[in-house]
Amino acid sequence: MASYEDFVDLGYKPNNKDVLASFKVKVPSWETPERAFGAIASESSVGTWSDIDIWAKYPHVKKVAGKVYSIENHGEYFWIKIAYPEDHFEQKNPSQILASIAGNVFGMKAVDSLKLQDIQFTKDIIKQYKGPAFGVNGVRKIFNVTKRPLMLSVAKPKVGMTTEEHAKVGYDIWTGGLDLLKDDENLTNQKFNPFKKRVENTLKMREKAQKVTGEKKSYLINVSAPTVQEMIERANYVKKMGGEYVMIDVITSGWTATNSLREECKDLGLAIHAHRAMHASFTRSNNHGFSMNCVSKLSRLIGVDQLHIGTAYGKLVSPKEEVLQCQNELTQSKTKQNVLEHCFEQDWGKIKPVFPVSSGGLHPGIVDKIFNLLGTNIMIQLGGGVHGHPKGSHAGAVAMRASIEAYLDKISVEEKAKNCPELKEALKTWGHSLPK
Ligand code: CAP
Ligand code: MG
Repeated sequence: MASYEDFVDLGYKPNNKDVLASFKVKVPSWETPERAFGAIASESSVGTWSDIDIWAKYPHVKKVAGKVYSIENHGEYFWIKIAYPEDHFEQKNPSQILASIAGNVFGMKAVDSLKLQDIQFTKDIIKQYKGPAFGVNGVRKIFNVTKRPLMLSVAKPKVGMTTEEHAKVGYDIWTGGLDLLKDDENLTNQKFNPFKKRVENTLKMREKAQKVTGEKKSYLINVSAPTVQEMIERANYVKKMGGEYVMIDVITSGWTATNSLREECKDLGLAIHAHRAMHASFTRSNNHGFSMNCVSKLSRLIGVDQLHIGTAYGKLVSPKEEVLQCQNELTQSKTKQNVLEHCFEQDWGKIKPVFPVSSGGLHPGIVDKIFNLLGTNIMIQLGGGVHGHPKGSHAGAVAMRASIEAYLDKISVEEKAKNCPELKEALKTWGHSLPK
C-alpha cells in the first residue's frame, strides 16, 4: 500500500546529498493538506495517483523519492520544503531536474495553486556544471572596462527593419557612446533581415565604429533558431565572422538548447547573453508557477554570462525584492537566504558570477533609480529610451551615456544636461517618468 501521505516525513533531516525545493501551496477546501503535500512530493519524484504498491514491490525506489520534511501553515496558504535525493537526477541534465521538480505538479487538482520559489543544488550537482565561461570579470575584460556599468541598446523597431537599417542603428549607438548593440528577442532570421547578412553588415559597422571611437564595441547576436543544430551553426558563423557574443532566448528555446549552446561555446570562446522572454507567463504570479529566482539559478548553473533580471521601475513587472534576489543568486559565491522569503542558502563553489542585465522601459531620466537599487556592477539596456529620442538613435545613445556619467560623477542629470543638448532633449521628452 502506498499513499500520498507516505511522501510526508516531518522527522526527516535533509543531508548534503539532498536537493531541496521550497513551494508555496494553496490547498483546495475538499483536500487534506497532508495529502496535497504528499501528492506534490510523489508526483514530482516517483509516484502517481493510484496505489501501485511501490514500497512493497520496489523498496529501492524509496532511495530516489522526494519527501516533504517541512510544513509552515500561513492560514490561506502553506510553505513546504521537499528533499530529493540527488541520485534522482541525471547528471548535467537541467531539463530533467525541471521535469521532476517543476513538471506535472503545477497542474494537479490536489492543489489550487503552487509556486516553486527556490531550489538548492547539492555540492556534487554544482560540480557537474561548467557555469559561465566568462562571467562578470571575463566580460569586463572583453571591453577593458573595469568599473562602470556596461551600456547596451537594442535596435527598435524590434523586427521589420532591413539589414542595412539595422546595421546603421548599430553604428549610431556605438558612435553615440554605447558598448553593445543587442538583437531583440524575436529577431532571428526573417526574410527582410537574414541572420548571416545581419551578422556581416553589423560587424562591419562595428569595426567602423571602433575606429571612430577608439573604444571596444560588441554585438549580442540572437542565435535562437528552429533547431539546436541550426543554432549551433549560427554560433559557429558568429565566431567565423569575428563576433564575441551569442544571445539565446533561454525560455522559448529551452534549457536543453541553452545547455547545448554552452557546450558549443566552450570551444568557440563566445560569451552568452540570455534573454528571458516568456518568463512572466510563470514567474509573475506570487501564488503559481516557477520563480525568476529559479530561472536565475538554472541559468547560472548552465553557464550563461549575462541574464536579464528586470528593473523594478520600468515597463515590465519586476518587484524590487525579486530583482535583488536574482542579482544575489547570479553574483554571490554563497547566496544567503535573504531578500525573498523561503529561499535557501546556495554555495556556488567555483561557478563564476553572471552579469545582471537591467532592461525594459528605461530612459536617461530614470537610470539613477536602477543604480541606486542594483549598484553599478551591472549591464543596463535602453531600447525605446534611446531610439525614441527626438533627434534619433545617435543622440539617444549620447543622452544615455551622459546620464550614466552623471550618476558616476555624482551630479544630477539636469546639471549634466547643461553641457549635453542630447540629454537635455531626452529629459524634456521623458523627464523622470516611469513608463507603464
Ligand atoms: C527592452 C526589450 C527587452 C526587455 C525584456 C523589449 O526594450 O528589448 O526585451 O527588457 O524584458 O523588447 O522590451 P525597451 P526583461 O528598452 O525599449 O523597453 O529585461 O525584463 O527580461
Ligand atoms: Mg526586447
